[in-house]
Amino acid sequence: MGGGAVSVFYEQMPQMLPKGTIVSVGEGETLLEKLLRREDFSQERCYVVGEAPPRDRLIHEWPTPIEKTACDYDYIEAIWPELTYYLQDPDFYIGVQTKRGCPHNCCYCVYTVVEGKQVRVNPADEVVEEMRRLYDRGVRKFWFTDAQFIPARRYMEDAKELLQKILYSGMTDINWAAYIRADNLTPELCELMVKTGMNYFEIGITSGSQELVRKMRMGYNLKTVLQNCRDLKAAGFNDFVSVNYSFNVIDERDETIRQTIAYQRELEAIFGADKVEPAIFFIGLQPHTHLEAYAFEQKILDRNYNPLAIYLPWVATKLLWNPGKLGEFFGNVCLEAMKDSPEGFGQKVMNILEQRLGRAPLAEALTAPLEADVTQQKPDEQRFVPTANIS
Ligand code: B12
Ligand code: SF4
Repeated sequence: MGGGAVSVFYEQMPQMLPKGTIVSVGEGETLLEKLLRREDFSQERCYVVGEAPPRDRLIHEWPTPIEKTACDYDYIEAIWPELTYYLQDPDFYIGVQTKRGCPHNCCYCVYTVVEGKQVRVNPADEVVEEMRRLYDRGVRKFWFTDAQFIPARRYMEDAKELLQKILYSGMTDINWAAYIRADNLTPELCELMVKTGMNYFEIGITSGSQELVRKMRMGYNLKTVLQNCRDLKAAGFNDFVSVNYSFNVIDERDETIRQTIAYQRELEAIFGADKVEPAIFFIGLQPHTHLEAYAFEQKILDRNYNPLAIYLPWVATKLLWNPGKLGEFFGNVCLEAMKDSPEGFGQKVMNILEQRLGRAPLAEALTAPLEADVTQQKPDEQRFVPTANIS
């Protein structure tokens, strides 16, 4: 067994699976190959239920370096005819991976552990070939499944190379979408993105408050994100953007919510109010993250907790990082929005929040106090400190 969820919860798997099951953590290509060749796989990121417990810190082991080639969909169909069922609906975005890993440190994120912090870029020709094989099967919409499409500045050239190759491939009637941090864009990249058919992207800024973005160790500047969004618009981007916000960040309070509203309104001014969909998430505490380590240190969570025991209210309320009174306030706001506008839920949440709390000046959202991130502080130190402009 393997895959994203199995990898995140690999320590809980032995109690749930029959003896002899091989549990794969992270990428599975080399393990599967060794299994098929009947070779020794004991050095792979995996363990066998009932034989020995998983190695200590198994998930932190580095993935085996491999060069990813294009998926052979003809072969896949030969052994799994149902494949075509998944390619029928023209509205579906089919996943294509262009790289693995993310070098960032966002405190709640588990991608950096499962995929690793070392970014491995798949050869652009292989990615284009994989898209071509899907294209020939009628697929016109692609989702780049990367943790981040452009994880850092040094991968901008790779993104450019890939997009140029897509352009030269002649697949001119396609659309693609991805998670984009939007802090590593240039006007040239923006133009390439639009020309190659990007018609949707998600920015996971989590908060429109630079102070909280810094405290979550997300490592980017909200002002740069805004500027890059303006460049995208100028390059002709006229489609949808989903902006992920989580209002249960540690240290969230009225003034940071007001700042997030100011940020959202600025994005709407850039792209058009009907084009920016605020996606309201709530940060869930995931195993192997900085946030989990923080919860252990602060004795909020017991080190032996079971992350899958979400049916136990005393576990669930800790995992859904629920900031007391603020949680209650948000519960009510979300219920009202859901009742009123189930279709435009995110937008409605923003409107109610603005009605109740108001909106900060944009400049305030873009400033942040010069202090350590919140997961380095004791709970009694988590309070508002004077701001300093970080630009
Ligand atoms: C891209 C992505 C999406 C895209 C999918 C787009 C598309 N059309 O494909 C979108 C944005 C739609 C999406 C949505 C959601 N996603 Co998502 N997504 C991902 C992401 C980033 C990559 C998945 C992927 O395709 N990778 C590329 C393939 C090649 O890699 P892979 O699947 O990991 O497979 C490799 C290994 O895992 C292994 N492997 C896989 N299977 C097997 C099987 C065996 C036998 C073996 C040996 C090995 C093995 O080998 C493969 C090759 O190395 C992962 C996080 C991540 N970085 O892994 C989250 C992730 C899968 N998503 C997650 C979640 C929660 C969701 C949502 C529920 C979010 C939400 N609240 O709406 C929705 C659900 C959507 C749905 N209907 O199922 C979670 C799942 C957590 C869990 N506990 O199950 C993940 C793990 C992220 C996380 N930790 O939070 N997602
Ligand atoms: S940039 Fe995205 S994928 Fe990378 S650590 Fe942060 S949240 Fe995770």
